[in-house]
Amino acid sequence: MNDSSSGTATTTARPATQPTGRPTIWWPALAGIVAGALTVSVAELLAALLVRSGHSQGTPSPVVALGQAFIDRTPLWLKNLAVSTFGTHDKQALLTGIAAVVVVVAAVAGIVAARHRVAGLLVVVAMAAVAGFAVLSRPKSSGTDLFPLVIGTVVGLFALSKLLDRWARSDLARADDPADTPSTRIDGDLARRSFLRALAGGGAFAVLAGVGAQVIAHASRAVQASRAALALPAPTGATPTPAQLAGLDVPGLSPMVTPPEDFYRIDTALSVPQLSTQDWHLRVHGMVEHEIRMTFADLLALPMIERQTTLTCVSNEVGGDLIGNQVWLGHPIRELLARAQPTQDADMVLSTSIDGFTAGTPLEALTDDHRDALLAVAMGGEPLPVEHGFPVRMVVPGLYGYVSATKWVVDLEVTRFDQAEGYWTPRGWSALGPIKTGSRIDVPRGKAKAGKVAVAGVAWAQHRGIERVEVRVDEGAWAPARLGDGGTADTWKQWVYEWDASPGKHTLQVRATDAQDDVQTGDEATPAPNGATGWHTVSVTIT
Ligand SMILES: Nc1nc2c(c(=O)[nH]1)N[C@H]1C(S)=C(S)[C@@H](COP(=O)(O)O)O[C@H]1N2
Ligand SMILES: [Mo]
Repeated sequence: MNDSSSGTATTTARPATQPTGRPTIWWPALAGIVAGALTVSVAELLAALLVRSGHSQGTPSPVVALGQAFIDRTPLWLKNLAVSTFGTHDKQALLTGIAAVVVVVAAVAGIVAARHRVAGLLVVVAMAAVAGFAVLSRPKSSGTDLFPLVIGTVVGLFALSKLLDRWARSDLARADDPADTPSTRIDGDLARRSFLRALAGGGAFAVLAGVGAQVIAHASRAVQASRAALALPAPTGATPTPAQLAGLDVPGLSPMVTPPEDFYRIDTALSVPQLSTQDWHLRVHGMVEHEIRMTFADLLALPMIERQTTLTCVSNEVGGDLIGNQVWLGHPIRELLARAQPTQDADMVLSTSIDGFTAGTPLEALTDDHRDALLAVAMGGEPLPVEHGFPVRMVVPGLYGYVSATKWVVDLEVTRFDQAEGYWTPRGWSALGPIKTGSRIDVPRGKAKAGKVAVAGVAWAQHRGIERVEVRVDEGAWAPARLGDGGTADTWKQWVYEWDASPGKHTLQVRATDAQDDVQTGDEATPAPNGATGWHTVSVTIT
């Protein structure tokens, strides 16, 4: 490089080449940087979309994951040095540092790839692998979190390859080539234009994708911050006792309380609504004497109770997992309605989510003194996860989610079933959705050793309560299972049956009886229009 004084590739329109015909390294470096920018921006855009869709609990953003992984491994002295040097800008300094490293590595990848294509591409792959490990090392990460990085890397490798192909054919790479003829010169000129166009196009696309990623991630970050800043009020009155939360100790049995990350998620939202506590407002209106409007601060100032309630989706198949139990903190909806005073002829509350989803709930289920329907703000002692309705959702014991459990709820209209209908009603599901008595075998599944085998699972008849659970083997006599102590009438109950298993293939079945002495039906029904029925049946091979 004999003319480095002429500046960098970004400021020089057409860097000179050495008179020997050896090409300059600046154009391949620039191609590497554009390809690197494409890799990062595409990965960041897809990561932001993945988070917004609610399909990631981890940190799919490679830049954030790298930064976080770096922070976690920073020795204290360096951390202190960073804070004393950059103050509260230490995070920006770190991100700038990551960007600088990426630019250098991308430039090197371009330069190397110009001579040895595969070696250069491997530099990109190596960098992506480091970022991939960072992504996987974040809490709650899953394989899905790698998807944005993998797609971004493929786009980057492809871009680098194409850019360098054009560059190699252009007169930028072959200037002063002694073998130049008029015809190769025209080709070289064309290839140069196409290379420069692709370089500019790739750069522009990377900027757009990067800005898009920032805009999308910004809303999620604002809501994450709002969630992190939320100080939950203490519950009033009795809270679930340790005995009510205690589970049976059987390996493989669903825990009494479902961890939030394992809690099923069902909604119509392609992109999870991002609603901060500041932006949340509730209106209670319609057939009421007094309309109510409240902010989130108003809601938090009201008495909050804590209740254990098992949610169930009407789409849950026999033996399915669209059911989960949690401890919810919220304000009783009956107290709100007592203030609003529904008129005599009202019989339904149509709740609406910020994203337009609606549920029609019988008014009496919400005004009942003995049914703790909540305007919930917390799940398991934490603010609601965003995909489970942050900042406010409804939780109503005894009713399927589609007619009661509106997430991101912002509007309660008191009305009548003959005047309004919830989202799923015109789509083939019943207007009313009381939860049907059900039961599920969790263990054993598949195989077990002969001798004492714990057959165990959960059974539910929310708000009526479970009276007993029975198990039968190979369609023999029904035998009683032992119920766990945990739970209430509004939750599932764990159960276990000690089975003396003999070798061979066996069929296990379970049925529950609710506290009104109604036995779970063995008649098989599909989920539509108002919930599946039938006995959960599993085959086990005993060896
Ligand atoms: N806003 C909104 N709330 C909703 C839904 C929805 O599609 N949108 N689905 C309902 C259904 S069908 C069920 S079963 C529950 C599921 O709640 P979860 O995702 O927290 O488990 O949410 C209910 N609340
Ligand atoms: Mo549902």
